[in-house]
Amino acid sequence: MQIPQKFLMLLFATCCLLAACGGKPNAQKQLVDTNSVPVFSGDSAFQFVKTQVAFGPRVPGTTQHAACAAFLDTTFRRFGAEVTIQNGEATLYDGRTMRLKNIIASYNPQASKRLLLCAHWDTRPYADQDKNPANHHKPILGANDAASGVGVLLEVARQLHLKEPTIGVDIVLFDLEDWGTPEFYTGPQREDTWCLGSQYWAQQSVKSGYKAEFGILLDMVGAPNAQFYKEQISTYYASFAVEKVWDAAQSLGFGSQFVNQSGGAITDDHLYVNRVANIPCIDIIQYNPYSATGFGDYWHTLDDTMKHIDKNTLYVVGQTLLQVIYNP
Ligand code: AHN
Ligand code: ZN
Repeated sequence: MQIPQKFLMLLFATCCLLAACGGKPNAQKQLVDTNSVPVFSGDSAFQFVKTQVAFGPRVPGTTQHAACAAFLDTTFRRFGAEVTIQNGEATLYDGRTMRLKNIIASYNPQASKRLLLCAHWDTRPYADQDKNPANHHKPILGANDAASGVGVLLEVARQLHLKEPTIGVDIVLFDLEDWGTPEFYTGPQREDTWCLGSQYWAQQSVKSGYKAEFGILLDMVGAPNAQFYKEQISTYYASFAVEKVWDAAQSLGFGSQFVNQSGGAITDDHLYVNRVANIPCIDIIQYNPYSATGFGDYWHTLDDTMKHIDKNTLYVVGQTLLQVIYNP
């Protein structure tokens, strides 16, 4: 009596298990197509932008900046990255010394073929383009400049965790990009006052011998109806990468956003990645050479808020990156 009853219970349990699996223990596996490019979520990227903006301005040296750094660090770790915090210091336009924190998230650290993805995560302490001069010394919220780029890269990290790429990917968030000489400053002028975090990173990369096939910088990639022209410093140092990325966008039907025309030359983090680190690096940046201001009229004003962030633009940029990552 004892043995047959136990046997029946075991048989029943086995049947339940098989029923729960739809009869096939490996049914789940068949849903994963190993050849396809993952689908980027504009909604998820939007949330990552919103979370950063909710900290308030992320000006180096402030508690909001430190809180955001902790969020970025833990989020990358949650998404399975190997995270390195690069602490350094740099001299500001007025001679003051400021601490900086570059945040590096690596995937597939052993792979020799590597792609560098970057954006700056700090925000400008001065709304010096604001039409109200009373706001010129106030910090900006930096939803588009540049929480948008960081938001796209956090969603890319989430996707890299879900599906390991064949190549290595290094996501680098530069600090202290946006503390360049303000409009109101009348003292002695220094050179290279923008992009202090990337300048530091590039110098360290030379020392460590870091190499990547090429890099892609994101800056102001979240506005509604944004268009991205082929930025000229990118074309000068890394035309092959410009063509690769714009072709990828074209193949996805994003030709109206990734415009097949030359744009302006913008001093941005990629300049130092190219010039100092010697890694070909392009900049995907919303800058219209045919408009009066070039950047959006909320640029470096108190108006750089979530109302200028559009899920579809984040999607278009993010899906283009995934197309490049998963078609090496
Ligand atoms: C210049 O305005 C020369 N460069 C823009 C770099 C920048 C500032 N990107 C975002 N904020
Ligand atoms: Zn800026």
